[in-house]
Amino acid sequence: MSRVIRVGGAQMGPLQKSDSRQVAVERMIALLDRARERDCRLVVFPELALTTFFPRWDMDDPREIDAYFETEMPNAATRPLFDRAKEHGLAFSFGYGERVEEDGGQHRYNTSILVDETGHIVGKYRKTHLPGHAAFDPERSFQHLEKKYFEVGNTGFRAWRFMGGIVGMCICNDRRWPETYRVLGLQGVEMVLLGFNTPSVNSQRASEAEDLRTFHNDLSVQAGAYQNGTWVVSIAKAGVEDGHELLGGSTVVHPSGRIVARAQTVDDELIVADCDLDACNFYKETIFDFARHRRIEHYGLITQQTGVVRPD
Ligand code: CDT
Repeated sequence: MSRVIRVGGAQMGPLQKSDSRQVAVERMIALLDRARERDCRLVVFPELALTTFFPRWDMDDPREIDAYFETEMPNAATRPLFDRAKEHGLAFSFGYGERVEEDGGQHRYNTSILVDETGHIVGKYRKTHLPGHAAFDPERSFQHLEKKYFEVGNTGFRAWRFMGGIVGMCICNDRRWPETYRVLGLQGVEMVLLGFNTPSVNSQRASEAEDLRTFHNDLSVQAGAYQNGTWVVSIAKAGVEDGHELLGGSTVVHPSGRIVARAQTVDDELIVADCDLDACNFYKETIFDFARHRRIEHYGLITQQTGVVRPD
């Protein structure tokens, strides 16, 4: 039986501070409609798809901060998105700021969900690798306060049986870490869905060229795909948000590591690829047959040690 999934990568253009959830959801629905016209079965939206990339703003008023978080999903604002996807028979994933009461306390996470074609949330992932810093940094040309607004996710990297294959999620900065893909790879992942918001400028190195930042993006997702024999669907929120530019360059990456679809704009744009999950098999059964070739007796430092310890 064919295991081809036609995927729509729903890159989003910028969302301004003043844009409501309704504006974001209307644009997401328009992308869903385009995906339906192109016969997609699964649509992938970016990280923090419902709001501007708010960690660039230093906020202290809890009410101002909470305004960027969802306390239930779906909620009144996102219900129309779930309804339209169900109407079209489309599965989808997207990211949002999640605020929850759990274990007697309040927690905020940078979260992505996986929703099946009947509108049921079948998977949730809370971002592990939070980049940036926890307090205002005057040395930076702009802020990246993910460590202030989010806790490190408590879900770990999970993969789910989904649409006849094995699908996992990660979020933005996670894509730069080989550990992300390997933990998913060890669960047999065949498609990794991820969204990103990546500034086009390095706030700590103004001289860093945008094309180098794009290269690092591509390098990370292509290596993750190849080294684990998996598809990677990597989708940006792009363009200029309140004067701050975000990279485009959403891609769909084949298990060979080759990019098979790439966004051309920094606006709302659908990229489409037929992803044959069986294309993973060759890599998983040969050069990256983990069971035959991995040497875990030599990998201990990876989980025993976080930072670098140089030899004496
Ligand atoms: N959203 C996110 O994780 N962005 C980071 C920016 C890193 S610079 C502090 C990324 O890895 O693209």
